This record gives sequence, structure tokens and C-alpha cells, in this order.
Amino acid sequence: MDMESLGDKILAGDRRALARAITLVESARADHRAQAAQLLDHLRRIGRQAVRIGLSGTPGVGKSTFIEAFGMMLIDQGLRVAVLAVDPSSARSGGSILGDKTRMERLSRERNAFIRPSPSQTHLGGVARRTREAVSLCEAAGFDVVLIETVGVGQSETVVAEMSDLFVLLLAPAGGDELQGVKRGIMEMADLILVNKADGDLKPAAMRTCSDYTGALRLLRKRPQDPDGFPRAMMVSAHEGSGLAEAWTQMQALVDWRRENGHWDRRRAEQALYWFDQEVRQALLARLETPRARAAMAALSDRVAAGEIAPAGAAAEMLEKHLGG
Ligand SMILES: Nc1nc2c(ncn2[C@@H]2O[C@H](COP(=O)(O)OP(=O)(O)O)[C@@H](O)[C@H]2O)c(=O)[nH]1
Ligand SMILES: [Mg+2]
Repeated sequence: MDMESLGDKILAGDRRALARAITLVESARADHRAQAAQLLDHLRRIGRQAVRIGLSGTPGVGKSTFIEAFGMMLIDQGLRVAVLAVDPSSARSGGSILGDKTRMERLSRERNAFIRPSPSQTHLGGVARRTREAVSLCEAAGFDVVLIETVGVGQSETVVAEMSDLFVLLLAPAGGDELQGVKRGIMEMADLILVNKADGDLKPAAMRTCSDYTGALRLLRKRPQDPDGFPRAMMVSAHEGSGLAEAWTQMQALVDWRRENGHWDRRRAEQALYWFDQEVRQALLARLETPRARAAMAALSDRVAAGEIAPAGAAAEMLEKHLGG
């Protein structure tokens, strides 16, 4: 496969080329990794940028329904929309969060939409890298907005926030008056909290939930990357489509402000450093998984267990003799 011509096709917006390139970045084969690196480097120099929106929420809050409605609204405004996912559970369940295409029926048929489920991987780190590279490919293909969906489990929100320009937390109206057990760390990452299902019988509860979160957001430490009034909580209904245009207006206002004030570029640079660090760490860990390293670990483990060598001494021997440190 010729990376230059594949790259040119992606830049021209060829969807099949984009899909092929994503398959390439998802591959673990060493020759594919090398080709992917070459392709990404070529495309990076063009410097196209999309607005990357991370979207998180527990199962059932309406992520798929929201993406369908919000994505269709953006397309009606003449924008091109890509949807990707980071789903650490996909390896276990066999299906991805985007698997349920019935809720994205209209969007999946749109010429200006591109939907790609999460790669199945055992490690969140593996999913993260591949999704991040897929985001870059979608940007190069000229998508205006890239939505990255994730479920609220473990570290996946952090990983998605590190590849997004905006982080949106989707909530459902709460019955009680407590804050739905949203962890403080997640709240602190959010740029926008959207209380979905603000329709019908659920509307009064949605209003209460929205004002609870408005209050909770005010209590958080002010962040340098926010203009006045952000982060904020708003109500939407993915079913009725209400609040979606307003949510997009707010997102654009935030993006514009961050661009004008240097926060956009600074954040992207910080993210590049974060991923550089992650790549190095993962590559180091991968060295422990080669057959030779495993055999050396096993042999040293036996000696540690038998009391022939101290743990620290064994570790030093492993690092110096077997990992080329
Ligand atoms: N009343 C109401 N129900 C909604 C809304 N959005 C989603 N739902 C319902 O909530 C359930 C879960 O939606 P889904 O999009 O699959 O949630 P996900 O698991 O977060 O992707 C479905 O039964 C939807 O029909 C909304 O705006 N209003
Ligand atoms: Mg879903």
C-alpha cells in the first residue's frame, strides 16, 4: 500500500480511504504500525483541525440518541461530522457502544457523517492510541466536528478528555437531590454539562438537576481556560431536539474564546506531550512482553522465590541485562 496516495485520497475526503487508514492504525502488526506512522506524519503537516468533542455519560443517559440528533443538526448546518468511540468494555462484551446503530439510523446514512465503532482491545491504552489516531485521520479528511463517545467507567473519561478540545458530560434527570454520584474529577474535566431528557414528565426533574449542577459547578476552582459563565450546565432533549442548537452555540463560543486567547493551541500542545509520554511508557511495558523478556522474568522470579536474590537486585539485573537499559 502506497501511503502517499492513501494520504492524498484522505485529504480529498475519500471515505473508503479513510476507513482503510483507520483499519491500518488499528492493526498491531509492526509493518502496519510503521506505515501508519508515515501516513499520520504526512497528514499532520497539512494541519487541518476539527472541533473535537468528547462526550461521556453512563449507559442509558441517551448518548446514542443525542449523537444522532446533534449530528443531524450539525449536518443540516452544512457541517461534516465524524463519530468515534473509546469503549474499554468492548473487548469483554464483544459489542461497542456505537454498535447500537438503530439509534443512529439517520446519521449513519448521511454522506456527511462517518461513524466508526471502538476498536476492540484488552487495554484501554491500546484503544486510546488507535482512537486518537483515528481522530487525526478524520481531521485530515476534512470533518468539521469529531465526536468521541465514551461510557463513564474507570479511566476512559480522562483518556477521551486528553484527545478532545471540549469535554461534554451528558446526564439524565435525577430523582433525588444528590448529584448522581458524578465523581469530582469528572466534574472538573467538564466544559459543558448537558442534562438530557428535559421533556414530558421528566422536565421538572431535569430543571432541578440542571440547577443542582449549575450550583455545583460554581463551587469548583476557576480554570484559566474558561471565559465567564463556563463551565455551565444546560438542558437538552435529544428526543425533541430542544436545546441542541443552543448547546452548539455555547460550544462555538467557548472554542472561539479559547482560540483567541491562546488556550486552544496550548491545550493541543499539552495533549501532544501527554500522548508522547504515554507512548514511551507503553513501549517500555511492551518490552516486558517479548518471549525473551518473559523467560528472563520467569527465571529471575524462581530465584527471588527461592531466596537466592533480593527483589531489588533481581529487578536491576532484569533491567540491565534483559531490557537493554
Ligand atoms: N424522554 C427522553 N428519553 C430519551 C432521550 N434521549 C434518549 N432517551 C431514551 O433513553 C434510553 C437510552 O438512550 P440511548 O441513546 O441508548 O442511551 P446511551 O446508552 O447513553 O447511548 C432510550 O430508551 C432512549 O429512547 C430524551 O431526550 N428524552
Ligand atoms: Mg449508546
